[in-house]
Amino acid sequence: MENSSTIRSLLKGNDSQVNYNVLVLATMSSGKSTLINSIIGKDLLPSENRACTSKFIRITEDNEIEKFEGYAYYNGKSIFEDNEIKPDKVKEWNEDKSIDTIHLKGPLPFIKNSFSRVNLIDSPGPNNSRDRLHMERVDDILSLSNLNLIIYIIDVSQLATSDDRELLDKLNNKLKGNKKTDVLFVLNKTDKLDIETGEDIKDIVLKVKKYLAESGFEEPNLIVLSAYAANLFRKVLNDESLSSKENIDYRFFYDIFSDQRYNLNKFSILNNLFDKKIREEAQNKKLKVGFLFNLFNSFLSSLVAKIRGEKNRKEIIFRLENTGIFQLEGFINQSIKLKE
Ligand SMILES: Nc1nc2c(ncn2[C@@H]2O[C@H](COP(=O)(O)OP(=O)(O)OP(=O)(O)O)[C@@H](O)[C@H]2O)c(=O)[nH]1
Ligand SMILES: [Mg+2]
Repeated sequence: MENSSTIRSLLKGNDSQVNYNVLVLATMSSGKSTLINSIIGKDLLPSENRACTSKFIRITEDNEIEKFEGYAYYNGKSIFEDNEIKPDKVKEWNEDKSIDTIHLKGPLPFIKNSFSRVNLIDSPGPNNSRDRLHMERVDDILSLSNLNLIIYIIDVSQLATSDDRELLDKLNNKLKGNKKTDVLFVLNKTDKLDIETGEDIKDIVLKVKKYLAESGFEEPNLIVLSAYAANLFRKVLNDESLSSKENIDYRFFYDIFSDQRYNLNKFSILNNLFDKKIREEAQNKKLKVGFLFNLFNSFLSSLVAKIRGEKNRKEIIFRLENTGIFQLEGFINQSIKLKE
């Protein structure tokens, strides 16, 4: 299979640093690329409301550089390079059939660890009926032995479809007899639930838990998330521009995520060890971020905030935390620590 050699060789890494490989897996349009963009803090990966990602995009954390570098491969050979890659270029490479794998390298400020180099791997949704190659690619990456963590996204607006069951079965088969790979389930798009009309998040989480048990996952770690809201809050904090639709959505999210009923963290199911550590980490992050932002707040950002009609960055961070993204990043960081 043409694609396999590239991703296989990329994930081997070199001897100087251990790789920690995190595969983001889900059926089409569940929010894989959006989730990774919210960790990056800007829209580097293409994301659309239709089949989008067409190949593996590996993002390697390098907190020593400021800008993202990009490399494009075919059959294990590097064919293009860009030392300051922009979203448009990633999009172009994503559509280019002469490329089978993209590698981006740059800062992931919220993924912190001392020994391993973290790779987040965005994958194409395998249930694309117009492109069977996507399925082959996913089958192939699941056969790799050096995946440390698989983040499996479930789209709350597409619960328990036959495509999702099929992919969960595949995941279950891969994990049989494999103790090396952790799994984290993410229930995404929960901003779409209307809690006022009685769509209780708690009930839906229980339903998902039952669904996962039916597929062989008895004691899942499950984080409840809105990747899109996290993405928009982070972009605003990073002074990235928003499209007019995003602006409307941002205002809506700014409103609902101030409501404690939308504090998604409290719906997550995490085993005790993770739960405690992640809470500690989120608390530290808030303090640290709050301190820096307070300093910064004194001039420039308060001006920006005024123009945007927001209160201040602290208010945005409060809402960002409610989206569940700190928990997700905390989980990644803790699972690396436990491996070290
Ligand atoms: N409301 C809402 N929309 C979301 C959320 N996450 C992603 N989306 C939207 O869902 C659509 C698909 O998101 P992507 O990130 O491209 O999904 P994907 O899983 O990468 O899709 P493929 O690459 O095609 O497999 C986009 O329009 C996103 O804006 C979320 O948490 N809430
Ligand atoms: Mg995608």
